[in-house]
Amino acid sequence: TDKVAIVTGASRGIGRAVALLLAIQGARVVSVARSADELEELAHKTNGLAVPADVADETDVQNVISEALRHYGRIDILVCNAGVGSFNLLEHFPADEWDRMFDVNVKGTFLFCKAVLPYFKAQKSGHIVGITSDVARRTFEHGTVYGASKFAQDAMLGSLRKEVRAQGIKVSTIYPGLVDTYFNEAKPGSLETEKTHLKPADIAQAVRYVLEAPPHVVVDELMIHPLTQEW
Ligand code: NJP
Repeated sequence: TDKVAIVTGASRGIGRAVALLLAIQGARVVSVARSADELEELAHKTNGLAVPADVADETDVQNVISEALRHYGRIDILVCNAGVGSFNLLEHFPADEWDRMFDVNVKGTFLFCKAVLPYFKAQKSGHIVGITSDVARRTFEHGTVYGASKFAQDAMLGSLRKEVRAQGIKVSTIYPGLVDTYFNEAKPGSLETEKTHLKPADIAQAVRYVLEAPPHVVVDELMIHPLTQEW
């Protein structure tokens, strides 16, 4: 395809793998994150565009949309992947961690969806892919705040799917289990996580799968776990 795809959280982890795979598939990729150097390198690799932005900042988000349209003239795909998480007992959570997780995971998804919708509606097509989490469907100790943000992001995408389907716009939600990334200050590539975690490329393949559905098909939801993950 020669579709134009915006991928948020593309500087590392899952988003980077998604950007690389979509570029190999022929998409023109607009990579978004705050780390400008990593994005520049990725833009070079993907022969695409890098637009540094904080997904929780509406002015930054509008700038991404403007740059994408200025360079490529259209937007076909939005992958809302940027996300952060930290884990603790509720009583120990600093309130600003609540703000950070809801700003990036929920408001970031909200702002990007809101910003692309006028263009998707005008062209009567477009595909939003949200990367949420398997914890949007289960609860666990130490996950009060992260889980609440992922339930919220998931509910928003589910409602949006119903709002836009009549306009030919698709919303697909992917729920990964453990993935070997930099998430929560992790260091990917250890012998241990090799056995217990999915690779970012596994999620990129899931994104490719939902995007390749024929025009009359929308994959609403796709849950994907390492075979070893018990919950
Ligand atoms: O994490 P990581 P993942 N504005 O830390 C970006 C979900 N998930 O790939 O801004 C813009 O390697 C950050 O870029 P930078 C998870 O909830 C994961 O695992 O330069 N971008 C980086 O590119 C999240 O939604 C697991 O710091 C911002 C990226 O986000 C998604 O997968 C399990 C930003 C994070 O890369 C990708 O996370 C699961 C901001 N304000 C769900 N803040 C898992 N790894 O096990 C951060 O169920 N980013």
